[in-house]
Amino acid sequence: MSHAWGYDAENGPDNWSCNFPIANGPRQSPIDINPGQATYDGALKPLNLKYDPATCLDILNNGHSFQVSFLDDTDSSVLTGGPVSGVYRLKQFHFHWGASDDRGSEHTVAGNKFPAELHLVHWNTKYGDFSEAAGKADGLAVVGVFLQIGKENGNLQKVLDAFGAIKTKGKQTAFKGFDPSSLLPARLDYWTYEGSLTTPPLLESVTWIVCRDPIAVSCQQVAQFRSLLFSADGEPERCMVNNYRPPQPLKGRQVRACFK
Ligand code: E5Z
Ligand code: ZN
Repeated sequence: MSHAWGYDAENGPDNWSCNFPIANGPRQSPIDINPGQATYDGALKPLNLKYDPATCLDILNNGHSFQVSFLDDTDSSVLTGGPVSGVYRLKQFHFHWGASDDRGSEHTVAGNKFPAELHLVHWNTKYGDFSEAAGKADGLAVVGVFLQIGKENGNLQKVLDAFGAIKTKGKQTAFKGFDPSSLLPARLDYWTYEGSLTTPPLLESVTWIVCRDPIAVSCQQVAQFRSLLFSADGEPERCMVNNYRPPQPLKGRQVRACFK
């Protein structure tokens, strides 16, 4: 891989291990979640997500996805409970999606793909900042939420309405006052396992918390994701599609469920 990583044949997931040998490590993400193989763990706590819309800062096209970033210098927007100990601060959320509605999620459930997947990325405040936490085995906690096609999602639409300003790689615009809890399913039943970032540097520092229930969005809304570009201004236009890594080997890991 002589160039930057991406999702094309030459620089995509099958080639990430050239520059990031941890791609073949023991706790890589995503995985296929087999509900029949998951272990119910009655000691798992309810997931507690407390977000302050005042911490929402901006929205960025980073050339791989788009992300909404949060001020993380206080404990105003945090994850506690669930499978983790301590306090994890929200840093950003972003999505992964396909070129069509039959694929696009990173995690799969019994081999079934969803058209898109939301990731809410948090870091453990026992470390100094996100970068430090990203290199620790218990540094990050990412909440994954599947998107399924259904009714238009008015909360997601607030995000999509900012897309005019971030069509190309590197573009960023202010995005204030958004409540990320408005994108969560009503019931926070989850599966959890020890995994990694799903993009380079693929660091094995993520406690994954994957919600059982998807949220509904319209097919037009997922189509709007595909109107973004991987490319920067002035480059040949490449639609931002298929920005997902496929499931990785479980390698003996246990997937636990908070529900029976
Ligand atoms: N798709 S995901 O939720 O697994 C995810 C979440 C966050 C990142 C990537 C994927 C992310 N990437 C930026 C680069 C990074 O934040 O992780 N940097 C970490 C600091 C670092 C090398 C330490 N880099 N060593
Ligand atoms: Zn992600």
